[in-house]
Amino acid sequence: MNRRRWLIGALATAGAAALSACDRAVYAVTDQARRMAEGLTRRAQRLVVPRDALAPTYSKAEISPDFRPNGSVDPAASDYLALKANGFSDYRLVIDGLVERPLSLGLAELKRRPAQTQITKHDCVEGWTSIAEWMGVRLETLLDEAGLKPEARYVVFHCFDALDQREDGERYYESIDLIDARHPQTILAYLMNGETLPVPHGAPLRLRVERQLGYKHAKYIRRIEVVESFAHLGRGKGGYWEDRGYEWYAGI
Ligand SMILES: Nc1nc2c(c(=O)[nH]1)N[C@H]1C(S)=C(S)[C@@H](COP(=O)(O)O)O[C@H]1N2
Ligand SMILES: [Mo]
Repeated sequence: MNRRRWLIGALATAGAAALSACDRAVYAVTDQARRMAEGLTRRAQRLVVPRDALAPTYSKAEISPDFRPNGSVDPAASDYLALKANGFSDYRLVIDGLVERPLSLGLAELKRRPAQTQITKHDCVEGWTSIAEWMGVRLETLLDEAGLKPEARYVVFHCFDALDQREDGERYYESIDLIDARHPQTILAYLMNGETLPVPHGAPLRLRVERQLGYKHAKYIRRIEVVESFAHLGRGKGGYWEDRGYEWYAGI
């Protein structure tokens, strides 16, 4: 099912790029078909697997010796480089938007919150998987601390990295709904396999949202913004890759 959904998405995206202006009508139909298929799979999946079901967990022996880093692996943005140079001791995670009490937390403060450890499988849309142990703080803990306003519907992750490595490049971002945000395995991880989260894997803080595909797991998190709608962000589709044709709901 995943592969089929990916293929539909990829075909629609490739189609959009290849088609000339006079083929727009054809693209519109392809795009509409993709959207319909996406809606159907999402609804079908909701019927089959409850959204709060847990992702499988693994033993230490099953941890992948070579967990592949993917996408950005060494952000070049100057604000990121400045923090990295100090071992992220000046890093602050900002949580704002539709919250009662905006938060700004350093890593030491994050580590004082109850920690959770889980060994899970990462599933990239490109067709590879890797298993690792992640430790961090539950996103729900921080959202409850900040206090969500009644209009809150989505949690947006603003990241440090631009995939083109340009200072003014479009930075990675992602969004999830409150069901995934409050899922018991959704954490902001600062340790990987018992060690400080390495830069290629998203230092100092990355999302683990275990019931979704890899691109939803925002690395290099700079700011968490709670919103009612993500239509005003980027190109309006809720994420860097979503803006380029990937589907917003990437449940596995
Ligand atoms: N900020 C940011 N987060 C990101 C990406 C990225 O390029 N930038 N790539 C995504 C993709 S496609 C995958 S598969 C995973 C890769 O995580 P890893 O580098 O730990 O394997 O990160 C996701 N989160
Ligand atoms: Mo990915």
